[in-house]
Amino acid sequence: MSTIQDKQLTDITVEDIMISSEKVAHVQLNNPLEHALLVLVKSGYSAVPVLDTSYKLVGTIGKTMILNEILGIERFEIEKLSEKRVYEIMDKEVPRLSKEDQFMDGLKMTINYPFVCVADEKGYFDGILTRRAILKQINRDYYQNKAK
Ligand code: 2BA
Repeated sequence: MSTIQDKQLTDITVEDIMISSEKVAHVQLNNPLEHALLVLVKSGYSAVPVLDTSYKLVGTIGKTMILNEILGIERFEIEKLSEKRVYEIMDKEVPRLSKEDQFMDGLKMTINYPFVCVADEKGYFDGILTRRAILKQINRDYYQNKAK
């Protein structure tokens, strides 16, 4: 079986380089914003996927979105953190890839997004493809070709 090191960029699929779902920090649709902000601050990520109770991908949410939502005229309205829920403010128009998509599909999408969610045909969440994973493969490919 060939390892990822032996593969040409054109032979790599999203599944080869994605972060699988169990390693991805996420929040759920019905979580209060307070919980989402806690997950974001504790994990250190700017944005994470949002899943429903059956682990289907439904959106993404980020720190800036939450801070904008609670920003009043003169102060942060902290009480909104417990009143509002993730589904009310999340981004629902998220681009997605499938595990079978090619490296180049991932490259094109991560030009505009720091990460792209990966889901199956029924919408179940499989993981994320990050810009870091894409750049790592391009870097490896560059040095391998240079050595030839
Ligand atoms: P950001 O959180 O804005 O992170 C930007 C870059 O900073 C990451 O790029 C990574 O290189 C670095 N970074 C941030 N937090 C890190 C941490 N806790 N440990 C190690 N490195 C960290 P990428 O790795 O290309 O990730 C792109 C975006 O994908 C991240 O943007 C974040 O929104 C999301 N992400 C990455 N890994 C994740 C995970 N395990 N769970 C949930 N979201 C993740």
